Amino acid sequence: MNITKILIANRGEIALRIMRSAKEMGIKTVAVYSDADRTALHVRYADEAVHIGASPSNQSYLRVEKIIAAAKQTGAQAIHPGYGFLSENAAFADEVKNAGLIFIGPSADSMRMMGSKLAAKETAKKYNIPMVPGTEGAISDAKEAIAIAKKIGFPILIKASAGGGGKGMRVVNKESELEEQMKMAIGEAVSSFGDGAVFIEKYVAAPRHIEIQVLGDQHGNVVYLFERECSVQRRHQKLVEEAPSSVLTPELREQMGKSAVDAAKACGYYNAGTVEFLVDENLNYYFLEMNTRLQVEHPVTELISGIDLVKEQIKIAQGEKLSFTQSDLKIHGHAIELRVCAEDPMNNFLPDIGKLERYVRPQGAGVRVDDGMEEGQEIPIYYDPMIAKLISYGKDRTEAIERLTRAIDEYKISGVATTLSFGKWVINHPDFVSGKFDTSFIAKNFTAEIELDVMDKYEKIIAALIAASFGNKKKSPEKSSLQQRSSNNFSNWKKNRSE
Ligand code: MV4
Repeated sequence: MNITKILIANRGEIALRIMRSAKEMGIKTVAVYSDADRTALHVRYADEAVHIGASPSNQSYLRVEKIIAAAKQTGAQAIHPGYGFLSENAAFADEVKNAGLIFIGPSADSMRMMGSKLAAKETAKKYNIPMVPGTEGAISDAKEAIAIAKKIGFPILIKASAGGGGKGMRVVNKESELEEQMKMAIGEAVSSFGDGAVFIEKYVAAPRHIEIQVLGDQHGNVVYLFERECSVQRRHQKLVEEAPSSVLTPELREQMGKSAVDAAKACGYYNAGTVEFLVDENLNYYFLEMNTRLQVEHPVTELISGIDLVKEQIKIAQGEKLSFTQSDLKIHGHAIELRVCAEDPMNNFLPDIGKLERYVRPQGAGVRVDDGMEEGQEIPIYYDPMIAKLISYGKDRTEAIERLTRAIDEYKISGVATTLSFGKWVINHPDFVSGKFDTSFIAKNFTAEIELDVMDKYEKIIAALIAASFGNKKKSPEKSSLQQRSSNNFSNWKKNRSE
């Protein structure tokens, strides 16, 4: 079946990203939009657009029946969910199918199997994929938990099976704390996820977060498109991602790639997917979970593999076989992505609301900008504060860092604080440059005051002048005067850096 019209059940940069590939394939696009997005770029880029409700996501982008009705009304045969919103909702995938439409994603069954961490581990176990030592299933008895913890050794980690993004995780350092921590973890899992199932794993200290991109078709073919290094995170929010990782040897890459393919095969996976692993300091790797969607950071994989992942998703959804095999795939060069968010790194990364007074994208060799905003636009408060993904590509890691640094300097955003200069600090930090970093990078190296030190002399003078002329616009009474001063200086400096 050849898809000729796709509805994109998403907004912002990812809606545009999907529409671009559809357009190149000669496929018509339908946007859906909320009140806040009436004039958004993704609405104007699409061939047609359907209003689906008020600004809050639960009245628009999360409304299954409105989205399916919009597809029916416009004659779209398929729905691409993007990431976030309904993208990992198995019930949505079922509804789409029941409405006679194609869900551009995996089967609802695969989503269910990988949607719970315990079910995912159970599924992956059959293929001998390395796992962190721990309990086989859910555990609720404290005595049993203590016995297991003693066997695997403290510290241990209690995880909620239904958890995500680090929610519901508790580190337990000694036996005397286990019972209480477990009770709290179960209570938290019930209240946050409506599912009290928790399990225990050995705690891997300061791991790297490395994920493998896979692609599977509906005929049982699965390949891996190498790894993404995603260890630069803050409170489980990724900030910088790159491909390839500096620590993987060709042998380890192949092993992890094969494990990722096995995980996909274990759940009968088709579509693009990501298998997450922890990698410890001795380069042991452990399966964590599988994400059954296109990921935010997919562009770095596209740049080093030459594969358009969205086009592949569409071709897979319409039943085509993969047109390449594992041996056709090679890594070319190096790519790094910085998430440009309307957040103030100097103010605890709080979302900074406002208008993009000036918005000028960087250009030139090896620079890709995936965004969905334009100058003069108000950043909606209802959704994720990501303004853009700035991605650089170079012949090697050094060139990718140089190009990303140059592109950050070219990017002119005023009106809101962004993570741009924070990103420049990250990618030029000695630990990042050397490749010797893990998931503790931000917690270990970043305090708001440190970043002030990396501003060069000239910038410091400008910052001081601006701070003096603007006064204390953003007082936050709960902060110390030192924090407050640096926070104000920095965000005002950034707001006006291009003036
Ligand atoms: C772990 C771990 C250490 N040991 N599991 C955090 C999110 C969730 N997907 C898994 N996570 C972790 N699981 C064991 N057995 C440390 C983390 C972790 C982490 C993982 C990936 C990226 C960033 C992280 C930051 C803190 C903790």
